Amino acid sequence: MKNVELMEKIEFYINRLGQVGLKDGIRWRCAYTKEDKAAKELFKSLIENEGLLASEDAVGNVYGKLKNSIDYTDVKKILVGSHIDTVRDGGAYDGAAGIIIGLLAVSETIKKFGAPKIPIEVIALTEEEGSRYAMSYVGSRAIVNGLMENELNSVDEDGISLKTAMLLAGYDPDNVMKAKRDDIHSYFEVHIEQGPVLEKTGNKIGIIERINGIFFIEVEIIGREDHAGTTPMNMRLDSLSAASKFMAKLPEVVAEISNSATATVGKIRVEPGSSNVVPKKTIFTIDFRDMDVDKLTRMNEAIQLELNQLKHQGFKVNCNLATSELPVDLNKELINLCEVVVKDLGLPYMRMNSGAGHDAQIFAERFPASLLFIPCKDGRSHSPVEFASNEDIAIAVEVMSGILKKLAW
Ligand code: HGY
Ligand code: MN
Ligand code: MN
Repeated sequence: MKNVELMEKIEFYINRLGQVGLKDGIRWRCAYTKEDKAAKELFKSLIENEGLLASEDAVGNVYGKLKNSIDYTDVKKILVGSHIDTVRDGGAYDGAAGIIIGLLAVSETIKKFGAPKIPIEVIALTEEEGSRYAMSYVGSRAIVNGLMENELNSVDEDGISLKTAMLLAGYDPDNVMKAKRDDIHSYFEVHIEQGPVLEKTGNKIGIIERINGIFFIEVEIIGREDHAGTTPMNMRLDSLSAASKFMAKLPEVVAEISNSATATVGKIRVEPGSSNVVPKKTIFTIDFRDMDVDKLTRMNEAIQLELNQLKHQGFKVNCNLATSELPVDLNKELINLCEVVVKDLGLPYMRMNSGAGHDAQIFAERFPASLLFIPCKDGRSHSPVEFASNEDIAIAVEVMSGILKKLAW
């Protein structure tokens, strides 16, 4: 395919998908919503446009499979893709760039060299971000391990369970285990770096060796609702005041254990939420990450200890460790394979680690998994300003095509 044609396709596909889920300038595509459905229907049409067969599994992961007649029944499949959902007010490249790169790399390589010896499937995974449910990687975990009953019962901010949301979106929660697979040869993902390193160093490809561990706690601090005007300051059980003192201390709690860890309170809700009522309940999330599992464990203990001090002041404290993804080393053979291809193409590249979590770390639990980064402007992500150039995306298509060619033809 002439480069011009590829660039035009990249431009069109990124922009079309980027339009889906935009409301008053805010982009949010989360699982089992009409925005999610629209994105999946669009991506299926792009799959068909690239000459592949579009389908969905029992939890809403979208696949692009080979049309040809070769019987691949007993052959393990190569999966290449990323996720189709976004965070709230997210960008047009996180996840989206990876599914488009995967689709174009597969279709372009098949057009050039015919059917592969090892079947390849493009995949757009559902609900990687966990922006609706306090559970990330829903789609990839459904494939790798299956979804558990307690996970299906988790509820969103409106009290709608994952199970109900699936039903309302046309999926049967009783079928979720049908999404689980054993026939996977390997998983490849290209993703924007979501950090500044590649851009700053002038590298075009990041070959990921290790992915950060992520622990995610949901916290509920329960005090007592009171009248804001008549309750003396020293006679309150103000849950928001207690929460904010804890939050102010969180960086210090974490830094005592690891100087490379991150800790973020990204979501907070106050009940009853009236300006003249002392806040009874404060609910918030803590996302903390590190490359070292012992440090993650110690941070978890230190955070819970800090929160439990509030009980001595009369507060009730509930903590739920909703996610505990351990740091993961990616497959060394695939890292070396990617490195050979990138070197053959004469591209500036570097090996690096990922501070962000990715579906590749879920696949890596059971299958050889590989993750490549491309630069993104100013390293910004999880923001509408997120940007990756068509040129860098085209380079990733060429690299992924080279990797698939070496592996499967
Ligand atoms: O949070 C993350 O690291 C990823 O964007 N889900
Ligand atoms: Mn993300
Ligand atoms: Mn992502």
